[in-house]
Amino acid sequence: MSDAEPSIFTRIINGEIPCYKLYEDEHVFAFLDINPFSLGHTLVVPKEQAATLDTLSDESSAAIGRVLPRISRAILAVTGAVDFNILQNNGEAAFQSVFHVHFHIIPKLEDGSGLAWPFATKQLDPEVGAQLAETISAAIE
Ligand code: DGP
Repeated sequence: MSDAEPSIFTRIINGEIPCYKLYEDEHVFAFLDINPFSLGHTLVVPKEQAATLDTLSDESSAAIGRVLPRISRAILAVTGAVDFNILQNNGEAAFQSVFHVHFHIIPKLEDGSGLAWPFATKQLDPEVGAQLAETISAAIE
């Protein structure tokens, strides 16, 4: 991704586009989402410009994992929310619109705002589940 055009999030991280910044360290940047599901809706972004999570380095992944709970706690403390969702979209069909990895932290507020449920699901077929678990677990590097 290093020769890619800077993403909108890279431009935010570089200070070229304004944002409501919440947090920054060597690998991670967090700011308020411009189109929030609820007040406090935050994006946590690796400074590394990887398009989707499966292409993100171990170092950036670990850095994100380290701060997601801490930033979530601060959002809960300030908004008064107890419940929240972490949302992470990869690819257009999975509703990703900015192709620079990001984790949404979405507090569920007393007024009902937040991520809407239900998602569409189907019950897992036992035979399909057993087969998938076998093949995917064997494919984990
Ligand atoms: P996703 O659909 O998962 O790719 O979500 C992208 C999110 O990024 C979406 O909720 C809106 C947010 N967003 C897009 N452009 C900007 C921007 O320029 N500033 C901020 N703060 N958020 C943005």
